[in-house]
Amino acid sequence: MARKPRTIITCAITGAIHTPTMSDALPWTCEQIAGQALAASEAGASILHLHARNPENGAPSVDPVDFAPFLARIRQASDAVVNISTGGSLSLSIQDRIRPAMTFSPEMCSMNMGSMNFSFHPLAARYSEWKFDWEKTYVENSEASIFRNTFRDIREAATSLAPHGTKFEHECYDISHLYNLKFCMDTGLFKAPVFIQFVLGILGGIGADVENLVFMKRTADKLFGDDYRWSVLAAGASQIPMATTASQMGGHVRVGLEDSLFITRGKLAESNAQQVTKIRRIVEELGNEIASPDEAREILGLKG
Ligand code: KMH
Ligand code: ZN
Repeated sequence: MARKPRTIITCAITGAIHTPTMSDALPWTCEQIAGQALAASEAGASILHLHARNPENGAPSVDPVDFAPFLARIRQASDAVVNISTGGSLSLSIQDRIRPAMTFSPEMCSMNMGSMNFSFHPLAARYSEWKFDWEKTYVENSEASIFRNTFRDIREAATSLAPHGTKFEHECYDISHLYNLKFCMDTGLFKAPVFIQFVLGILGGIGADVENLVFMKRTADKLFGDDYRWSVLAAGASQIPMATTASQMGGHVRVGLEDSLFITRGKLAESNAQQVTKIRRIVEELGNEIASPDEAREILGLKG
């Protein structure tokens, strides 16, 4: 009997954009990050995309000291693929952002493929309830929303991490980032096959709808042919609908509280594992199987 198609579920556990005041479910202490990551892995996530937070106040942290305890617990209790962010947070230099990946040499890490304005959508459900002052944060103080990923930054991250054999999750937030990736491949910075995360619905990037996803996929097909694997993450309440569509188009999926605090429109998720459980059920009911960590390693060609 033919095997069902395999879908890799990545879970992005906490990120750097949401704040613990927005949802009690957002993990920020080492114990919470480890506990939620392990529960997400149990629920079916084969890749864990990880940021750290300052255990005193929940602020984003790129200090390896804040990663070490939860990485040790995760690696000891799960065989999930560890993927460490190099996005850090918006104000940091690329040297600071890559420090955790340089320290822990994970199987995977993120690689952001272009500079942009970066914000979660302030008109999305519940932002008014959170009293998020968009004008003050991102308009009056516009520099605070610039996510800087120049070609020099990308080269610095890529060449520093190359000796580690870490596979990149190329985060592409718009069509132009696919062209940036193609340019970098043509110059020899990245080798095929690449793993692309189509990121939809960040304010400053492409919107989260099916036409845009098809446009991203068609453009990637044109640029990379068979030389790429892909996944989708959509910010906010579009997360599960767009992941569902991606899985039916042959892509992999990313969920997690980094990208969306919701389980359905307007309703907060209780945990990362709840989002993983939901997308797993949908993926399986629609005819695919989820990939185990070792299957994910094989599909993506990880160092293991
Ligand atoms: N927060 C996501 C939209 C990174 O960690 O490098 C993008 C992200 C960036 O995951
Ligand atoms: Zn991230």
